Amino acid sequence: GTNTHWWQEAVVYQVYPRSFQDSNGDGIGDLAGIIQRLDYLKKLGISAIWLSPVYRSPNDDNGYDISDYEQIMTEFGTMADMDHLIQAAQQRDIKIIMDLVVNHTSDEHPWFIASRTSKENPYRDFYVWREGHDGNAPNDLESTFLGSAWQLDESSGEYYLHLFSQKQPDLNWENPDVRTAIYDMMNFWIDKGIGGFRMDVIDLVGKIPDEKITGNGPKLHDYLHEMNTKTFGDKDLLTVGETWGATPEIAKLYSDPKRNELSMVFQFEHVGLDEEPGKSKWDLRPLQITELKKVFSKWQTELGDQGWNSLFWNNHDLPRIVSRWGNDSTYRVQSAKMLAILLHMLKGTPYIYQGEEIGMTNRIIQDIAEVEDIESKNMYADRIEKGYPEEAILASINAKGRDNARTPMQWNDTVNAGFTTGTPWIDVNQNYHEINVEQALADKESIFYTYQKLIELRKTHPLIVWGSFELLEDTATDVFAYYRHYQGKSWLIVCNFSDQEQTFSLDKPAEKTIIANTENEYHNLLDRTLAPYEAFVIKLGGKTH
Ligand code: TEU
Ligand code: CA
Repeated sequence: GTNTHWWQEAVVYQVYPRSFQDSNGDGIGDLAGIIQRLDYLKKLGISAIWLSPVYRSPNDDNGYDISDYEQIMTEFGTMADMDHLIQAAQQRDIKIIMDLVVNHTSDEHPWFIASRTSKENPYRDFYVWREGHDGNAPNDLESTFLGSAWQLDESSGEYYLHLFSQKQPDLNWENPDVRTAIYDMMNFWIDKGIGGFRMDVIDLVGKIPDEKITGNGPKLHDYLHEMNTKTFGDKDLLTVGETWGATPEIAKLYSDPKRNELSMVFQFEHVGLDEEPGKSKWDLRPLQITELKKVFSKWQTELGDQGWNSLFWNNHDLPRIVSRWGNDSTYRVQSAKMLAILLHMLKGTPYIYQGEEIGMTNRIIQDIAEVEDIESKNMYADRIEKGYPEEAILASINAKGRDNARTPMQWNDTVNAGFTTGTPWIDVNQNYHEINVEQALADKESIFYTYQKLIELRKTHPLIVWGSFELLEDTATDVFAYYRHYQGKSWLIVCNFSDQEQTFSLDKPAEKTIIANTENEYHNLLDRTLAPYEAFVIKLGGKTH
């Protein structure tokens, strides 16, 4: 088409810098370490890196608490390293997508330090300050990390809002000076030649705390339109908003090209499918494949030309997908490949989280002392106080805790998986002897090569990028099968989403196998028995659509 964008054909790789590669033995991943690994990412074939925050930060929430947006976190390196990374990536045709965390700053940001000095300070109104109510917080808004979202500041006797930790005070987007300061900062980064922004909890910036409105506030889209106009609007950048509560209707407000806001959003509807409705992420129930089919089909079909999907199983907040919805023992390799094939054949921009491409798994802890993540720590304290059995709490953390995704990248089977020569800031998953990049590269049948091939296929087959989606309704419950149709051709994707054999039958001629996680022939699709987690993609013969 005429109005296409590079990011519609791209696959993005998320790097969590703290856990990717340490270059100087201090146990903390850094920018120089990422540069060392660019050739690996080039080999995988990705077009862009989403870098989790690398800005100056006291690390209350691992960089999602920023104290200076125009300086690099001391442990990660210098601005010269950052410029070098952008340039070294560019030489390999890889763009750098910066994490934009502007719902809140650190309480150690100079704006907040000034803001809390007095009610009259010019920066006071950069944040959300309110008087208490009869000696209590202004209202009962809660922080995502538990407890009140209001923190009393003794010196002025007023409360400030923090939708995340107490060290993450919320910016006041109603103040035009705040918005201008943010747009200036974004332009500083755009001028460095970055490829775009991933926007942290961007759905919260239109909040009206007095009415207890947090997500999707009335001015949200005015702000984003303004941001677009004042910053990236005339450049072809990838902008992806993190929007936990988005429905397709809401997603179109962000990503309808006519509205000039963002390229796409991360929607999380599938992420919640194994959680008890109305409860928290820690309260689990089994995933129903039927529901997953429904949710994916809805998103694949409803955006039309008024939006663009992002596709992901994993990020730095979520457990490892092979442990969560695949099988991290007997069928680890098969299920990881099935999950990859299922996701990467969909329409949208796929995101791979570091280590997903080698099938890294959750790491199991025995004791709360092993936990680094503030969210898990706060939940533990809260539930201990409420009388939950410790065993149950640890089970929740093992299933859903954010540290599962944050253990160091497993590069080889030398000490600490080749991540660091020092003591890693968080323990390496002990399965690194079997699961590591070196092993994956040496094995032609590894998960890595399935990802590499899927990325290559997307570059060479417009059908994957632009084709329409059609679910096969008439299959076994645990078989997720769909078509992609484009210019008179059709592909069929069939995935056994279970650790049991399943049957599948289709009376249509197969022309050729595109990719599979077995050695099977797929000429005849009638009355087949699918092995656990079997997955294949075929081009259908004849004119099919
Ligand atoms: O996450 C948004 C968010 O709401 C998460 O805290 C989420 O609820 C939780 O992690 C689910 O497990 C973003 C970042 O991705 C996250 O790392 C930050 O902690 C958070 O914003 C605050 O900046
Ligand atoms: Ca380091």
